[in-house]
Amino acid sequence: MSSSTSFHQSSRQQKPPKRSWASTSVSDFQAVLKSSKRVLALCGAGLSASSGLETFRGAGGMWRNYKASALATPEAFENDPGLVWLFYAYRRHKALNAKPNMGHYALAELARRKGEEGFMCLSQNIDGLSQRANHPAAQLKLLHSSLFDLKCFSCPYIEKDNFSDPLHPSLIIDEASITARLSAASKTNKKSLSNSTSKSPTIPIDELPHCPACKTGLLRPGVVWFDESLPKQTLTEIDQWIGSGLIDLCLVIGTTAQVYPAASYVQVASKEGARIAVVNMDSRELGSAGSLRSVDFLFEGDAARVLPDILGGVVGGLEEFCGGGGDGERGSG
Ligand code: BJW
Ligand code: ZN
Repeated sequence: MSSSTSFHQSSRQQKPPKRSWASTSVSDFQAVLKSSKRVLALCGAGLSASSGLETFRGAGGMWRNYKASALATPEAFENDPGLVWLFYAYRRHKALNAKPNMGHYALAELARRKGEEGFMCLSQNIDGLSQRANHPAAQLKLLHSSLFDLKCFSCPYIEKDNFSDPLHPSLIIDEASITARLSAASKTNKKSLSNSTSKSPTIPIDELPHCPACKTGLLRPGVVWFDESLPKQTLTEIDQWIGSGLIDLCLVIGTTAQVYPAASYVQVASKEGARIAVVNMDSRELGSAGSLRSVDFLFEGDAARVLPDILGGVVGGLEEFCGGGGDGERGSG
């Protein structure tokens, strides 16, 4: 894999800090949160970073030589389904062995305190951690679906909530053997993920999981890849919530807010007059939340630490929510 396919750290390092007019006052934010009747949140991979899951554009380790955005497409799957499956099998394994953090718990509690009309969380995350923090399901819309949904690449078959790990004998997550397979495949292929069919697939097609309905199609991760439409029912439910009243406050948490249509909800809220509150480790690339005004808020830091702090005034102490409940048997990592 050539260096041109590596991740974006270098461009990030070169970016100068951006001046923001936004407030950093926790007490002012808490007053706004308390008085807000309707709050919308857009969450991204940074929310789960403290749980040990790599962000989409920050993946490292054995995936450091692959652009995640080049693997998250139907063309990449057509070209080398084994490579794409390894990427997702690895992430399923990591997610199943991760635990929700205080950020997930704080948002789940905010949802309970504000109620269905008062709070809606749009998550781009596919890792299942908000669900495992007992976030009320009606107030959590999964824009990009879930790592644990499976679909057939050829027929309409869909399976929800498949938590098997490994999903299939060919997808056992053993870092050494994956690294060896990735390196062998990249040497023989001179890969162009989106163009021609791979000459030497990372895993032979007949060894990959096949659809139990049509028998011939390959199963694929049920997530939403680039150029695919988001789940229609989810979009309708979001539109209904947005249409049912003005939004007072929009939280933008751990996301570069550059993937659409997810990022557009920040613009919708802002146009309606909502204040924007960003929680992010890095305030230089905030996509659709990039033009913060003096009425907005910016909290730079780890979402797992910042969210309990800034939501504390409304959700109270969180000890009871992260101590015993909700993590089930999948949170052992
Ligand atoms: C921390 C932290 C800590 C780190 N604490 N913070 C309009 C304009 C321009 C383009 C388009 C447009 N409309 C559509 C498009 C095209 C495209 C698009 O948006 N492209 C952009 C790249 C420009 N959109 C689509 O293709 C969408 N489909 C579509 O529109 O279809 C139309 C259609 C209609 C009808 C028929 C057919 C088609 C689909 C988009 C699906 C995106 N899916 C992915 C992959 C999912 C599976 C997977 O995860 O592998 O979703 S892409 C990827 O990006 C993933 C993420 O959910 C998403 C967002 O990433 P996120 O969460 O922001 O992560 P990062 O890594 O970018 O950022 C992490 C952040 O956390 C950083 O800011 C860090 O600083 C921060 N951070 N540690 C707090 N501890
Ligand atoms: Zn099928």
